[in-house]
Amino acid sequence: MSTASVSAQKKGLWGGLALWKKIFIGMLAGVAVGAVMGPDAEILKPIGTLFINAIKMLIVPLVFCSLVVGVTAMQDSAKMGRMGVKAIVLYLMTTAVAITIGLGLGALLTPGDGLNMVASTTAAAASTEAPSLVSTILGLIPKNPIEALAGGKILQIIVFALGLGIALNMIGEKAEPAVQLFNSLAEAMYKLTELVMKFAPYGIFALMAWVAGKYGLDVLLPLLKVIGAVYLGCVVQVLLVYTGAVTLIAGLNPVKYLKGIVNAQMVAFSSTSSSGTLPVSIRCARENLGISKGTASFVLPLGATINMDGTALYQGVAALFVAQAFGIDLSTGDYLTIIATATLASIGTAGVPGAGLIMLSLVLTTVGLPMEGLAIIAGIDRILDMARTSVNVSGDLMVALLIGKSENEVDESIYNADEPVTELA
Ligand code: DAS
Repeated sequence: MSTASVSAQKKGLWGGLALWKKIFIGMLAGVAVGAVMGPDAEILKPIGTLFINAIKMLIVPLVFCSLVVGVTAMQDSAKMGRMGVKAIVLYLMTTAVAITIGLGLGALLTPGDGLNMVASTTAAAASTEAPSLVSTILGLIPKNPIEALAGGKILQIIVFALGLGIALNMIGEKAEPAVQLFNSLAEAMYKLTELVMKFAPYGIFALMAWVAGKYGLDVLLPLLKVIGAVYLGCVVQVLLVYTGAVTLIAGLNPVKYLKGIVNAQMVAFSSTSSSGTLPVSIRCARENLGISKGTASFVLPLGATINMDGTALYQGVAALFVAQAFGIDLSTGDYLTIIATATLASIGTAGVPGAGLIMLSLVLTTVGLPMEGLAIIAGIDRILDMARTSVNVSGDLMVALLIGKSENEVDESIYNADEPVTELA
């Protein structure tokens, strides 16, 4: 008997199953129970609310700590500082493009149309008139960071975390205790995320039962449209945006880039963890893309922490799905808020399974969309996470290649040779 099935026997079949399979089973079981119980399935909703509240509990500490860690991970040498600035600029540009693609596909395919859901908890009123640009920018600076943290004002928290990280870098050795503290806290938050996600199958079971009982099974069709929109957006981001950047900015053969990142994409797709894929990403960067060890080992860990284009694209599709499902019209200011929040929040998304779902609750809250929408998306989160993590990793490698090229840290002979890309073992 294989060791895996022995461990499954020891833990019982359920204990041996991967988390995503448990979530998927929870989702299907919830739909079945909801179809049988009908509106009476409402009795299960508190279990789902517990799961959603646990997710919301993670947002502030996870975003704050992982951002400070991401910024302080940058060395303070001039070259590293220059590379860090280039990386941040490229990350923000590709992430903003990704979320715009997500919003565009969400608006084009309208996955949530026709659901006619009614939020049981009145969503915070979406801003009726677009805030002025000046007030939006002034609103980013927290007058009181503690109040911003306590109040969950994420955009202000992100700005404060970026500022604190930069300040810590500037004070050198004196920052060491604080940097260690934030590294420990960030690791603890990644672990707490993992623990909360263990409860996901039960929370999603309850939420899907309530949703299916309240709205009937026709809630499932739009979910297939969400999956289609996210996967289409991911393909566009890689085949258009990334290969375009490699060709037009780096002036390198995009086919070699695409072939060189396949192994990292496969690991990302199956593991749904950018951090977990990092060793493979670094090997692909060095052996297939010709990027120097120094550049790869600086840019890729930074990217795995703060660059999540696939996640940002998913936020765009998911936010519009929820708005459409609940019949909420979004103003131009709401769209801009979604772009800003998802772009900045993707910086704070940890490279671990399911982190994007946690950030979605942040995006929904920021624009006043009902959290019940999270429940519907949560059931298919793993399927979406596979695609978005693959894009996250592909984007990290593309940025590493562009920076390496700009610093003359790429062995360009790879791109001129005709032999096939070395297949990693
Ligand atoms: N799974 C996350 C990652 O590892 C992305 C996400 O959840 O959105 O990049």
